[in-house]
Amino acid sequence: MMMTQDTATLTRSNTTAIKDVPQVARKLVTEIPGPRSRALMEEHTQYVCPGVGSAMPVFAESASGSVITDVDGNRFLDLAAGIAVTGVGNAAPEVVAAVQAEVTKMTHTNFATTPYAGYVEVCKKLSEHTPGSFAKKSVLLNSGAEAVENAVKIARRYTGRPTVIVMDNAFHGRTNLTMAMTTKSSPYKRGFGPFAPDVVSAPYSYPLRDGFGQDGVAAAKASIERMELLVGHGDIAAIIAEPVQGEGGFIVPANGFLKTLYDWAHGHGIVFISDEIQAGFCRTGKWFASEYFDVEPDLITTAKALGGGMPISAVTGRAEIMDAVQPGGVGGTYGGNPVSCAAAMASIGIMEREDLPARAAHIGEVVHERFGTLSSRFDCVADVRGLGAMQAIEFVKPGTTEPDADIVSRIVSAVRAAGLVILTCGISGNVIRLLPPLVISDEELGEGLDVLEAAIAECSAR
Ligand code: PLZ
Repeated sequence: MMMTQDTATLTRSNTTAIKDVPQVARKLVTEIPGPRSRALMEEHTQYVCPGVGSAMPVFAESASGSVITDVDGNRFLDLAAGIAVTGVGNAAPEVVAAVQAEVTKMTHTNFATTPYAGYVEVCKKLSEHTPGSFAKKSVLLNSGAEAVENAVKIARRYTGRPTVIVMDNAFHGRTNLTMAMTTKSSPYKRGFGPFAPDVVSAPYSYPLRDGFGQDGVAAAKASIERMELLVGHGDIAAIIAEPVQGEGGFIVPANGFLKTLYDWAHGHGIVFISDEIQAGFCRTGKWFASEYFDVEPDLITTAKALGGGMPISAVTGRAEIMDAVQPGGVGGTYGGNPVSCAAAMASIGIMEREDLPARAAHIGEVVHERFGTLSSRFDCVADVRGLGAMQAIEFVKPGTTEPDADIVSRIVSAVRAAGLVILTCGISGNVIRLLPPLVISDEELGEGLDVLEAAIAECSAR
């Protein structure tokens, strides 16, 4: 929306300056970065591969709930949860206690050598909480990318077909197969090829930009047409989709899109995989985001929030599909490590007891109430979207639909300097995303939103 001079002035004068937002959860006691962080950054530069970026110039020393304290004693308010990992809060006491108890009992055996109960318990919980009342089985792994790789292996084994369909703007990981399955070239793929074959990309529903708006069925038909043209259904092993795209820009597909793809896949013996590594485990206001779209995935990949901060991932699927794998066909040295399983059980226990899906839905309402009017107030805001505690703001050059990554980097620098841990996303880097721990208090969330709103007002006023 174009603003008149008067409304622009009104908007600005109504908004507190960033520096005037009271520091309650946050507490900055040195310049940012402080002297200890600066000294560590020199060593980082000398010893750490520069390919591993660090968005924040400060080094964490400890964390609790939604607050991260750096080595100089500055407190930061966490609106990223380590990329959707610490949903139950950082160093959640039950997770810490479970890890401590398990690690004194055993550190590792390898489940395929000497099994232990924790692994089976986590698989049972995965069966209970993932969508669909049919019989399910799981395999546990270490990272999201490893879960995606295994889901593709299982789908190929079950169908005997080669091709995997991915969605435009998808992110599935950084290993060779998952790089092939990821859209964005730089930084993820450039110079790292050749990539795994038999991966084909089809359009996703992107209501703001795809021309179909909220007509998800029409968007799905166009996508299916593409799959038939480029591959033909008889060669497709699986379609994999993030039910809310994460790195791609927190894109929520229009209603009917996923369901149409899912029904078409089932009509042709194609396995439907939901990658819920970022959107799963309560983040969107339901246990799994597929539940919003009337889809019961054949396979579902999870990681991140499952372990409450410890590395663990899973593929969970219909028993008849999982049963297609020959003994020894999936696994690995560390997958489902007993300490990570203990952390996962504690983390799932907190989600159940605290009803974190409801909490995530509440966070979504608070953010929407605060930010729902941003696109009418600021020309640079094209969209405020998301489900539950997975919310984002997409920025464009005023008066156009051209993505504006510059304003995003200015806003993000300003709020990070003011003590927020926050992330961007979007294929063009023009989206700010909010992924707070689900246990964040209303006061903490309010403080974070005040800082962000002030930064948007200050940066768009130029
Ligand atoms: N699938 C949907 O979101 C990880 C990536 C951060 P790993 N997203 C954060 C980065 O810069 O690498 C992700 C995801 C979805 C798969 C993955 C991969 O999960 O645990 O990072 O391998």
